[in-house]
Amino acid sequence: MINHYLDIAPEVMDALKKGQPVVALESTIISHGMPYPQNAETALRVEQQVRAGGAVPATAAIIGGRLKAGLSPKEIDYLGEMGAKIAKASRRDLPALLARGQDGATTVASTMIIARLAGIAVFATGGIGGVHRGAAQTMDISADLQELARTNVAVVCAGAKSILDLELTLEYLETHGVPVLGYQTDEFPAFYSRHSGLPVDFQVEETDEIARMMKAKWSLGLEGGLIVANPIPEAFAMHSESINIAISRAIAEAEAKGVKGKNLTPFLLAKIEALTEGKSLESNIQLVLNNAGLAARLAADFAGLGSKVGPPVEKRG
Ligand code: PSU
Ligand code: MN
Repeated sequence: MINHYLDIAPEVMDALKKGQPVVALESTIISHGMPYPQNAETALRVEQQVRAGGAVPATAAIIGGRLKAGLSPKEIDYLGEMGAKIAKASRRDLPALLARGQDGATTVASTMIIARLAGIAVFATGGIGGVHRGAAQTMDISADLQELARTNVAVVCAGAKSILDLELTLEYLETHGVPVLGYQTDEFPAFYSRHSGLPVDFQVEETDEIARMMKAKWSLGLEGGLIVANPIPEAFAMHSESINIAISRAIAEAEAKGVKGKNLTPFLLAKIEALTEGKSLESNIQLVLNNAGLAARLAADFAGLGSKVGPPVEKRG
């Protein structure tokens, strides 16, 4: 047992022991990010995509007070069907859920924590949390950013949604020394759209170069993650005009209703989906699949470096 609170699925453990590529996946996107049954179906398709790319998927969650790296299809369906009844679990929620033996859907932050404990270096998701618009007043900054500052995992995403203040999000990441890499793009992608008008730190063409950057960062003892920003495939990108209208309306409604804290992101996501009549859901599904494929190739390249400097398997508990 690696950590007293962590269960690693046998297939994932086997791959990790052999130094084979593994990709971590989050579960807030399942329970809070999409409606049932598309959420569970998508989660299984994402796992398939990771396998097709030559890596083993490890979807993270908290079930019965246990941290899980790797879920069964039944567990994925449970997280999907229960939806928002499952607690959205970020870093600060872990102690209570574990002590009480409860369930939790893991965010980017808590999935990074589980990946790190298990020894998984690459994680694929849709979009990361960030600095919310109006954060100067509300101080609403996702714990995902702090986690990227401190936990050694590369996060493949389609950028972040413009429900956030993307400019401030990038500033925050710069302050904390988190490299933002654009995969075959010089622009930070805005989730539904390939463009934000904001530059990434480095454009990279090949996954093997990203793997070498991961090795270099962690070999130096520079703690924290890297962001691999992978734009949504052109065919599924949404017109920024229609999506921006939906985002503005969703934000206005959240303000009017006083939605705050951990409920804000899921509220905005659901509103946008309703306002775009499900078009955003299809884009969301496609970009996650795209990220899973890229993450699998990256995990394979990183494993190929035979690097022992990735996340070490920690012994605690
Ligand atoms: N952004 C998305 N889709 C998501 C999330 C964010 O476009 O599903 C989820 C992720 O799990 C992310 C979390 O880690 O919301 C961030 O929530 P908060 O802003 O409350 O930290
Ligand atoms: Mn928040």
